[in-house]
Amino acid sequence: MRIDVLTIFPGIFESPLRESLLGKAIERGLLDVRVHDIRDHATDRHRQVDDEPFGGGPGMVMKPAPIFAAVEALGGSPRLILLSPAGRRLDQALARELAGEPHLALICGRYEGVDERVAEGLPAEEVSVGDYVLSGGELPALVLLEAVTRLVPGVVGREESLERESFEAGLLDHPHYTRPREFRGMKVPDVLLSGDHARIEEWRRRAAVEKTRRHRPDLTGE
Ligand code: 9WO
Repeated sequence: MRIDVLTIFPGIFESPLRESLLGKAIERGLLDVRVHDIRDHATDRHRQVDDEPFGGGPGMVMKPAPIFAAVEALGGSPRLILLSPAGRRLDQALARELAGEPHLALICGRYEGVDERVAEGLPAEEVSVGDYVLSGGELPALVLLEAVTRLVPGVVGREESLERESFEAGLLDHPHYTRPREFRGMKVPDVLLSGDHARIEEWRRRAAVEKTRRHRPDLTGE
């Protein structure tokens, strides 16, 4: 899978793409992630990527031309995504859908906003990672990258992907415990020490349902 990232802050992506699961998947050739500086596609001598808003008001707006030029320089026909709080909310279903695409391009805005013609004219579909405003689309792009790429076959080991199936089924994960058996007076449930795998599975299923009802009733349709 290929993912191009368009940003004026390519440095933000360096360590997250180098470390951990993402870094390994790139190293192993499962993912081809390329980060591009939108500023390289500015044509004026100050390499300006922002300008004053028509209609007035505070702050600056990202110009459409450098973003269009950066997209057009990519080649291929990527699914274009603009990270924006106005977009469709990223959830596990959308992550799964995007993981099935051969080529994505993620556009990260900065300043007060991005010229509307980027969404309208490229066109780029807007995707949100939650109802809050940030200073740019870079961290949302990394969230999307991680949610999507761990669903690409081979990126996550079989063990871990199976473990997360409860979320795919619309449930939260069951509680987890490790050593010691007792920590500051809090005990690990006996069933987990029993070695009875059928009972353990049943306990985990119930605990996941119970935890979901308590913390996220919206996920159970209640
Ligand atoms: C900000 C905004 C606010 C209300 C309605 C629509 C909006 N679009 C944007 C926008 O595209 N902003 C750009 C990127 C420029 C300012 C900083 N940016 C940004 C993206 N802030 N927050 C996000 C974001 C993206 C995805 N999910 C959550 C927040």
